[in-house]
Amino acid sequence: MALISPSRRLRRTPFSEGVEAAGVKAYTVYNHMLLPTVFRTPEEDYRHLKEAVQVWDVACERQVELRGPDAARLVQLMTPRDLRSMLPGQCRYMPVVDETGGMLNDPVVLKLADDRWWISIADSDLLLWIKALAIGYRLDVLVDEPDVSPLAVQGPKAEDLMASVFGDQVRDIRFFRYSWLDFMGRSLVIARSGYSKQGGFEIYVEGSDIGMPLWNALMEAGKSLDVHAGCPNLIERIESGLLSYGNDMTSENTPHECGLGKFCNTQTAIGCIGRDALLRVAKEGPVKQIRAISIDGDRVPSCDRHWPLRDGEKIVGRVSSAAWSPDFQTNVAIGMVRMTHWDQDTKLTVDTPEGPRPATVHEEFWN
Ligand code: THG
Repeated sequence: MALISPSRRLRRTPFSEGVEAAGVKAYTVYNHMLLPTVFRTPEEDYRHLKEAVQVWDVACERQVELRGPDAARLVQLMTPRDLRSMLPGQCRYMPVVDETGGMLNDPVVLKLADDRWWISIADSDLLLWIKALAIGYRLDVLVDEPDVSPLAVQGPKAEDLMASVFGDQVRDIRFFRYSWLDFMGRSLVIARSGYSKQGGFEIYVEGSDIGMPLWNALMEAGKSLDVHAGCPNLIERIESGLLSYGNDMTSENTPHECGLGKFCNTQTAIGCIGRDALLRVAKEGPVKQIRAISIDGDRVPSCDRHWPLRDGEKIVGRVSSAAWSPDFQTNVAIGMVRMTHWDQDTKLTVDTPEGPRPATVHEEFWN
């Protein structure tokens, strides 16, 4: 593919200088912002992520801030996940749906206070939807995108690196919880979370001016840990079953089709948009669902369009993400499969751009 032309519409991040100095090889665009996708090779990045520690510029995970007395009401309007039990210091993964139950985004939500929330969004213009809800429902809440840019520290040595920059308090942060910790006299939200299953943290860097100082401090402190710039890794995230909004699901899919039914409490999420639609699909159950798929043969090309999944001539689903896994020595993939063919070990054929390949359906992701 040719290069993407830079312009003001394609936003740089507070860490872009560091990313460039580290030798980024490719980017994608996410929330109108640069998101690195490769530093060395996808396989080298993958191996290093599983063995050491990486610093990821995930500033493109933009925050939508809700501030005001109706903030809690507004978040609950957006999601079938019941957030009433949520306390400050906690994060939750939450499906956001439209009036038909279609997925609009799958953010992580952070409760800062009863009247202050951050919604850490995936790649769709959710700010517009949320602003419209606030206005349409005449809510007493301010909705905007603050100058907050997540920087992820991921990998088995992430805790040691974070402790050397922020102190041993980071070791006490539990999964999907956060603490406020100081850097250069500024208090930052630090959560144990991130878009990999190798363990790690996300620093919500408030104020672009401290972006590069923090990047440099992590790189300096991590020298003995073999720290390297990294990014969400396609191979690792497929192995881990982490879904990508816009790739693996769109507004055409319900959370149940996406396997996100466990993050829905539609009965008790009273007043949420799409509740009636979701109650109906939750009762009947979905007729197609996300599955892990393995694809035989050597390395498949990158999946930049749906690949049909067939049983003989009959199309029974499609693959939306795929990559060669060095650890599993097979191609790992994510796809949507009709219920007639979604059982464990169902054998299918996938039409890749390089021709048909045998594929197998798995009911659980690999780890
Ligand atoms: N971190 C933050 N914001 C984000 C992402 C992130 N915004 C965009 C995108 N990623 C949103 N998508 C996801 C998908 C999966 C997870 C987080 C964000 C995730 N899932 C775990 C799982 O599925 O096992 C844990 C879910 C849970 O137990 O609640 O972490 O990565 N800040």
